[in-house]
Order: sequence, then C-alpha cells, then structure tokens
Amino acid sequence: MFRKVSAFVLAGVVATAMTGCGSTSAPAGGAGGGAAGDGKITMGFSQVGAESGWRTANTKSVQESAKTAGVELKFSDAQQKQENQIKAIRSFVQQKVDVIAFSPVVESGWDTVLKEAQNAKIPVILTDRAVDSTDTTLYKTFLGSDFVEEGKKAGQWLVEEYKDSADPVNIVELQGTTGSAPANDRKAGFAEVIAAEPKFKIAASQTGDFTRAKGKEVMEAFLKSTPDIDVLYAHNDDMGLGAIEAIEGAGKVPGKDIKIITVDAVKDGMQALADGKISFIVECSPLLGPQLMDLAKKVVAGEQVPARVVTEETTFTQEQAKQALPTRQY
Ligand code: GYE
Repeated sequence: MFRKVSAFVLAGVVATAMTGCGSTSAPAGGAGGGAAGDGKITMGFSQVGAESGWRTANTKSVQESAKTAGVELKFSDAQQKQENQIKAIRSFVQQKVDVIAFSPVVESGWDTVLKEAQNAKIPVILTDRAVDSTDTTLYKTFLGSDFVEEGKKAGQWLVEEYKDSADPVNIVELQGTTGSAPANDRKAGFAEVIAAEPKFKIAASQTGDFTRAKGKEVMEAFLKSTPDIDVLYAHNDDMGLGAIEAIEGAGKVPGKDIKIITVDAVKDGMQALADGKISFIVECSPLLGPQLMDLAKKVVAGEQVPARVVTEETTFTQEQAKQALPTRQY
C-alpha cells in the first residue's frame, strides 16, 4: 500500500519537475520579515533525532551551513517521534518563521500539519526523507537520496557476489524505523533485485530502528531463530555495527561466516569494511546542509526550485573503503 502510494507520488513529483512547475511564483514567507526581523531568513528545522552516526553528521551539516549562509536556525530534535515533529512544526508556524525544513520520521500522516503551514503561507522543504502525501503542493521541494536505488545497489552486489553458486543463500534483514521512507524503499529496492534469482531467500526481516543497540538485540534473536545465516542486509551502518557484536558474541566471524551489507558509509562503518567485517557499503550522504540553505533562500525569495533534488552517491568495497577513509568527512 505504502509503496503504491509513494511510487505514484514520485511519478507525480518527477513529472512536476520536468514541466518546471511546483515552485513558488511569489515570495512565500515574507522574506526578511520573519522572526529574525533583521533581513535574515529564519528557518525552523525539525530533525528526526540522534539515532545514528548518519544523523549526527546530518545535524552538524545543517547547523554549520546555516551559520555560513547567515540563516537563523531554530533547531528541534524529535527523538524519533512523529508527534514531536508535528508539535515543532506547529510552533514554527506560530513563530512565523520564513521557511520550515524537516526530515519526516515516517512517511504517512503529515497532511493536516502541512496544510496548516500552507495556510500560514510558510513554505516547507522536505529534507532527507519523503512523505507520502498525494498533495505535492504541500511542500516546495524534496532534497535527499534515492533510497530505492540504494536498496537496488545492495541487491546488485549480492547477485554479483554469488553469481557462481547455485546453492541457496539465506539472508536476514535489519530494517530501519518502521514506516520511514529509507526503511520502506531500501527494503523494496533490494527485494526487487534479488527476486530475479530464487536461490536468494529472506529468512527473517525485522526493524532495528536504525540504532546500534537495537541492531545488536535483533541480530541476537536472528542468530537463535534462524539456522545457517549467510548474509545480513542492514539498512544502515549502525545496525550493522551492533549486529557485528552479536555475531562475534555467538562465536562467528563477521565477513566470513556471515557477509554483511549496509547503507550510509559513515566512518565507523567504513572502518569495519576496511577491517573486513562488513563486506559492502552503499553510500548515503548526510551532507545536505549547503544545498538545503541554497534551496531555502530561493524558496523564500520566490524563485523557481526543482521539485526533487537527488543526492549523488557511490558504493564501497573493502579496497575502496581503505582509500577513502583518511579523507572521509563523516
Ligand atoms: O540511513 C540512517 C538514519 O534517513 C537516510 O536515517 C536517513 C537514515 C540513515 O538513521 O542511518
């Protein structure tokens, strides 16, 4: 259900981007007249939480870029709870900020509060994660990764890795936060690619909420309930790193007994890849701050912005991780 809606929305968004619509034609939030009152743009930003290394890097990127861009940032941490994000957005509307940016913890349930922002003529920018609202006029643009593509890249590596074997491959999956865009899409992209070969079997799949602690806990349960695990696909590095502790605790060797694929490519993940504990990482960049500030300035000034801005990213093998580590920014 989620997937159908999102695919539909995405198609709409792309179509909108191509026709060049979906952008403001008049200054929306009273540029310069916002809460700062000194010609500065004021941005209300509702962050998901502090659940992972990715999130910490993302928060830092947003805060530093706001400073550099001269944007006054009202930052709110939702501690992974949608109700906190809704409260934060309502408070930003009350405070008459010039622009609201947020990274929605889950995809569904945003229409009412986004309508409130729209009625108050405060433009909204989605950053990092998407919403599944069918009314795409509720936000000006969505800046972030293509999570389906990330899932596909993970699946493609696996297909290649096992191309010479006909034996069954038992996979366990640690999903991100239930209902979040990256969990839904990384699962879907991966499943689509591996479905082409019946030897791949997802033996167990459960949420680890994108945290190290939950990743460890759920992997411990997988190791007890699922015999002969060949591969772990974790929707982020942190869950993979927690799972490594569980695997080692069970007397198995990560990277050898169980191959691990993760997403993000934060420093700790890259180190585990360089050490051979993780086998492959799909990059997801958290450094969205500079582009976010650019988009915010344009939106507030009533300039055209693309309806979708996709982050560029790559993938890493062990050798590539060793090379990239010394200059890795996050
Ligand atoms: O992959 C994960 C974080 O939304 C892309 O959220 C983000 C994800 C990221 O908790 O580590």
